[in-house]
Amino acid sequence: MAVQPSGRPMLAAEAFVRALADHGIAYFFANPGTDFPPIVEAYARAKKTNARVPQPVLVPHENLAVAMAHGAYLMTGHPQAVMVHVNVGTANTLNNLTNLSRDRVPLILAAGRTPVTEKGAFGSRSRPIHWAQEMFDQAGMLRELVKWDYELRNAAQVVDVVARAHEVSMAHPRGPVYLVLPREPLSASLSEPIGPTKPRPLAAPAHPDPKAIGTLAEWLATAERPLIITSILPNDAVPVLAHLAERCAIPVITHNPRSVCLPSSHPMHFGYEPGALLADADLIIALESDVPWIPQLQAPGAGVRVAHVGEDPFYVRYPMRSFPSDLAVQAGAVNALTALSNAVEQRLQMAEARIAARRGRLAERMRNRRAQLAKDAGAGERISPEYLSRCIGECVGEDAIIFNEYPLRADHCPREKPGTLYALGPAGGLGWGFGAALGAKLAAPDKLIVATLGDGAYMFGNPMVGHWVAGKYNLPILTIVFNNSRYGAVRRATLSMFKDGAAGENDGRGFADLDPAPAYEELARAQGAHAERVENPADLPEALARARNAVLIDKRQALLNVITPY
Ligand SMILES: Cc1ncc(C[n+]2csc(CCOP(=O)(O)OP(=O)(O)O)c2C)c(N)n1
Repeated sequence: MAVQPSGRPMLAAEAFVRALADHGIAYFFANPGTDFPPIVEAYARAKKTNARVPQPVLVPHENLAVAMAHGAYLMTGHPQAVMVHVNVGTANTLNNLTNLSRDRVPLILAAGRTPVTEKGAFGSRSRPIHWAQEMFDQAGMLRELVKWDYELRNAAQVVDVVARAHEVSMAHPRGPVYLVLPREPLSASLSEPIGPTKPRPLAAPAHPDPKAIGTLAEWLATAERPLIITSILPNDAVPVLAHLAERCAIPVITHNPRSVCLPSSHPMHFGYEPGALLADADLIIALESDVPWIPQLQAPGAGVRVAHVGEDPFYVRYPMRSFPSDLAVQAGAVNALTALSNAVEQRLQMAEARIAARRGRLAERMRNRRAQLAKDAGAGERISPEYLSRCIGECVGEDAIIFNEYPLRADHCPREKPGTLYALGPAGGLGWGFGAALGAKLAAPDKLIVATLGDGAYMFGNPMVGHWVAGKYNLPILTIVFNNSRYGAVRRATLSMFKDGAAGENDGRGFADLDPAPAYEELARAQGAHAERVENPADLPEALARARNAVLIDKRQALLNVITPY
């Protein structure tokens, strides 16, 4: 038996948390149960021995824990660990796990498993729940959402299992993995000492096929009206896209945006809806865009060429997806854009006049666009989401990092720097933004972190838990609730189908009415936040400044409940 300096043999649980730290995992977000005693013991021992382990963060709801892990990943580039209680805790992660899965976010999600043995072993069943919580296949409930799942069967394997979980989650395209840890092997003493583990090297994103890039460069150099549609890009791809779009005068649409793909002031940033540019284009490059447009509502013109570019341009885990395609380029976005920029440069001599003419046309379009935007975001009698978005942008500054769960109008809240806006993933599982912002603050304490949430999204985010976490771990973030007292998206969906039906007679409010809205500011105040309700447009800039200062100067969490009828 491997005895440590403390005189105690090392537990598999100790090796587990140490191996996580060895793989760069800084936080262990956890919600425990009777499967956790070995973990509790491991942390208690680590405190005594100064062993390097991830910082434990108790989160009183699993779904929020997963969102926090996402936020921390975005700040650090390292996957984080979440550990939850057996099948029931796992069930509570599924919503945000869906978001992370579709957004290709690496995460090591671990869960205990009810003890396997009914008696006779250290850790055998000791509570009635240990019979009822057992499942035939605990991982079955989330297997579609993870890249890999595994059950620890042999305690001595625990470090190898962590290494495997880490490398699979970080292999491109990245994504969550799931590890099941039954109580007996987790509490077993190891017979061999396990020292620090050296992580295996990870692979860089793939480079594109030169032939496919040559074809795309040829198409781009000869296109009259090319268009790039993207949805999410790694931060280091932004300057590369900015250069290509500027050099070749290619308008860029960020459809269903999840990150800053192009600085807002870039002359080729044409907003968030494909609109007329789509119908007009003769070449469309869908770059890391799962849904570049909505076929039921919009269509590209006849004879258009469409190329899909990205780490997985086929979105192989989407059961159904049938966008037209003339070319698929499978590669990391930076590599693909760099190769395309280089390849097209050699072909531009003949295209310069065409590019200059296009640049002129687009400049005119951009002038009209900006004039319209300025009109939309003026202060009216009530606070519109456009005006609120503009005021937020002006108040928080260019370095603030915004987590948007729906309501922010990105057109009115300019973001110049990559990594300063993240939005709910394409699966749209509500209850993400508050937790993601808290996780980001934990990992990047010097940043101003802002959560912009619909009132529905705020409620889905488990606010009592979120405010508690913010207080407990000293995470002062600024939360702004766009309070329209309704599920606006549900109402819009109803009206889009049944405006003339019986549901339309009620203005589509059925199942969408959140009146009477709770006094969110009072709830937040009760949990230690600086909190205000704002109803008058003229009061908004100062209320925002007070809330921002509460966060930045007083280091308090802050919440604004902004009444926005939309
Ligand atoms: C977990 C989950 N449940 C339900 C939905 C369906 N849904 C989509 S948008 C929405 C309403 C969101 O309301 P709110 O955050 O207030 O924003 P608004 O639509 O009013 O702008 C709902 C319920 C969802 N996306 N996720």
